[in-house]
Order: sequence, then C-alpha cells, then structure tokens
Amino acid sequence: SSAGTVAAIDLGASSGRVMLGHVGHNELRLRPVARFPNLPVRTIDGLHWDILDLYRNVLAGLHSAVREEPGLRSAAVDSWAVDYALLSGQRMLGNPFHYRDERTAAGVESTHALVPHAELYAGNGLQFLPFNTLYQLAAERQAGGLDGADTMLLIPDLLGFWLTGERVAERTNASTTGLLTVLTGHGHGHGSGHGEWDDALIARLGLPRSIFPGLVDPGSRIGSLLPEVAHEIGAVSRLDLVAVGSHDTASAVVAVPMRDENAAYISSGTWSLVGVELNSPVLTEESRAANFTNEGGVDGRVRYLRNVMGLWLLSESMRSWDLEGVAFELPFLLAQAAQVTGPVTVFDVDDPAFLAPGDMPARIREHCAAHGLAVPATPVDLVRSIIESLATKYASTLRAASELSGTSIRTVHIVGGGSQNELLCQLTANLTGLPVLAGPVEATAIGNVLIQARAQGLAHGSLEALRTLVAQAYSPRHYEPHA
Ligand code: ADP
Ligand code: LRH
Repeated sequence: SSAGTVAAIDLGASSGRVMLGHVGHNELRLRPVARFPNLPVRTIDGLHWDILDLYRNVLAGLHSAVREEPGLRSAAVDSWAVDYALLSGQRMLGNPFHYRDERTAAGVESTHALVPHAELYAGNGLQFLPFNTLYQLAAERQAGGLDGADTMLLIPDLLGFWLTGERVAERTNASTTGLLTVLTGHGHGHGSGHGEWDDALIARLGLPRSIFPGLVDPGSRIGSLLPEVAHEIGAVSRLDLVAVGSHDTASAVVAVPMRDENAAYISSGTWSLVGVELNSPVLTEESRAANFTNEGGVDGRVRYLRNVMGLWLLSESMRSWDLEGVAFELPFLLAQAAQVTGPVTVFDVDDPAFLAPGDMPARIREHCAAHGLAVPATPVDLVRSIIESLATKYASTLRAASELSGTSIRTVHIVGGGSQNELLCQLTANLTGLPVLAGPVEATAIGNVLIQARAQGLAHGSLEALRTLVAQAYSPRHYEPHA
C-alpha cells in the first residue's frame, strides 16, 4: 500500500526518543512513543555516555512502537556524531567516552605532528574540533586502547550492531571521523559527497585500517532484527533496520523546510549547527581559517556549517543552579530574560573554556571579566546574555557562510529544541536582518523517518520533494526582523 509507518530512534546529547512516523501521499505525521534523558556518567577514567541505559530505553521504545503499530515497516537510528565503541568480536571493549571528555588534547597534538591541519582539511574538509574521532583514536592508541580491538563502530552503528548483528559505517556520520575523503567533483543532480575511508591517511596516523567497517549510504537496508531482539521487543513479523543520515545533524538538515538555495539553517539543540547545504565542498584557506566544516549530507549533499556552542551554555548553567539548590524552570527564565531592558553583555560563546562540563555561570562570568565585559549579575541577566550572544554568533556565522560559499541568504530556518525559544528566534531575525522560519522542533526524527519512508517506497523524490512534505505538515512560525 502507499502509506505506512516506520520508527525513528533519535539520540540527542541531552535526550533520546523513539517516534512513530506515518508517511503516505501528502501525509507526514510523527508521534513519540518514548522519551528519555541522556545522562552522562563520570567515572575515575573520565566522562562516558551511559550507552547501556540508552540501549535499554531504545528497546523499551521499540517495544511500545511495535505494540502500537504491529505493521511497522522498519526502524533506523541516528545520534550525535564522532563518538564510538571499540569491539573485539561481539564484545564491547570499555564504555564509550563522551566527546566532552578532556582526554583528546594529547591526540590533537600527536595527530597534527604527523599531518598538519591544512593537509587534513584539504582531504577531509572538516572543521577543527578537538573531539573529532581521529583525535580521539590517536589518544586511544597512545593509551593502548586500540590493542585487541578488531572493530570501531560509531554510536548509531553500535546500536545497529546490537540490534541486527551487522557491522557497518553509515557514511554521513563516518564523515565526522575525519577519516573519509571529501569529493570535489560535481554529482549528477546529487551532491559530490564523501568518498571512502582514506587508507593513506589512516596509515600515516598509525591507525589499524581493519577496524573500520564497510561504508553504507542512507536508504540502504542494514539487516533484520536478531531473533532474540525481535522476541524482546515483541515483534511478531520481520523488522528491518535501515540506514538513514545517522549523524543527527544530517537527518535534521533533511527535514529543514527550505524552499530554495537562498535558505540557511540553524539546527539548534545542545549544539547549534549553522550553515547552508551545498553540492560540493568549500576547501579554501579562508574556509579553514574560519573553521567551517564540510560534513556528509544525505544524497551526497555537503553540510557546510560551523559548530556554535549552542544551548549547552544554558542547559549547563541550569544544571549548576540545580546543584546549588536554586531550581529554575526554563520557560520562566526565558520569559524573564525577554523582559530585560538594560544593556546586555555579548560574549564569545565559542570560547573553548565552555566545552567541558562544569560551573558554567562561573565560567561565563570569568570570561566576561577577563575580556573587559560587564559581568551579568543575576541568573536572568546571564540567560539574556547567553541568548543574545548566541544570536549574535548565529548572525556572524551566517554572514561568513554566505561569503565563503558564495551563497546569498534570504531566509534563515531554525529547527530543533531551540526553535521553541522565541527570544532566540526573534533576536536572530533582528541581528541577521532576515526573516526567521522556526520549526519543526523534531526535525532530526522527521529526517530519519523520511529517509526510511523513501527506502520503503512510501515517499519519493529528491530532498526538495521531501522538504515540501515537511513544510505542509509542519508550517513554520515566522519572525520578521525589527531594528
Ligand atoms: P539535542 O538533540 O542536542 O539533545 P534538542 O534539539 O532536543 O537537543 O534541544 C534541546 C534544547 O531545546 C534545550 O537545551 C532547551 O534549551 C531547548 N528547549 C527545550 N524545550 C524548550 C521550550 N519549551 N522552550 C524553549 N526552549 C526549549
Ligand atoms: C549534534 C552533533 C554535532 C556534532 C556534535 C558532536 O548533536 O552531532 O553535529 O558536532 O553533536
């Protein structure tokens, strides 16, 4: 039949969800069947994801999904990028580290000593982030962590392995390892995309080539759920796991309801990913200096963007206040912040000092003091300062994306949890001087659903056709710029 339902498993840095997506001719509806927090754990050796807790929640979510929709067509996993597990046979060697763990500094230094960043950028097109997988693997190697490992799986591929027994590397997420070649040709109506594992680079970095599994593209079938998994979630008929843009940002960009090539996007969650979609990468020295990335998109598109520190500044501040026993509700804080009329301190949200977990309000105050800026006094002042500073960075990043890629930007889309933040959306409109279209909130899960639906023959056509479906089903909220 022409309509059907698939399950999207979307793991964000702050929370995960399992959603049912019903897709048919001019039809797109999602409903959550499970939501759960993603709470990292610090042990004596560093900061980790609680991957087994996440997996248990995924299984419970799939159980609910199958109960509500016995005719489920398929399921697919996406998550945050760059992080991985090492395996020996079927056994996971240690609990995956969190990309905010501080162990990677040594890996950055040793990697750049072997291959300077300019050369890395020419080959992989990736912005410098200290936690890119290649630096994590260098740190791992120095600590002897690669000894005995026969496979490296990125987080969505790890869950895929547990669900199906198949070891693959989905290409959009693999592009964030820094170990794939970025292609500079022009695709045929498609993007030029990303190529294969860069064997020469992998050899120069002294990494074992054999740990990297075969690459698969979004839309391909990974395999059927293992019988014991199917039993555990109560599936009575065969259920396939499909590859989607397993990098959450790749799936989010699929579901940005952009109408033309003059649209830019901000995927606003824990991070804010700010940029445009291109068919071929920008690898100029200016682009490298501005730290823009060319990540792998679905259908070989290039996600040309920069990581902006994002709502992490806010969520981590709220965690500090919670620990101090002064719990605030987010809607209350944002409403108060919108009422601030006095001067607002704008600081550089991308100071690396903000990357690691810790007392964020104290760090922001220290940063302001050290840079001769007025120190925000109250929590409300601090929240206003964070939102204003984020919007300021959105505007300058969009200007840079436009200049570096030669794209003229006339509309800015904001998707993800941050698209609910009215103050942030309005300030972004004001500071860019451009209309902002906000939503959908669950863009990542929607992008996951759409690529599964296309693979199942429930939806058809290019990303543009899929985005038309999104725009019809989730009409965005408009913000016009004010002076
Ligand atoms: P991630 O995928 O990184 O886990 P999300 O896209 O789920 O992130 O976005 C989480 C962020 O969304 C939170 O940090 C918060 O700032 C914002 N958010 C969530 N709910 C609301 C709300 N009701 N109003 C404004 N902002 C919200
Ligand atoms: C957003 C995200 C981002 C990466 C970061 C590690 O969730 O995937 O695109 O840079 O997490």
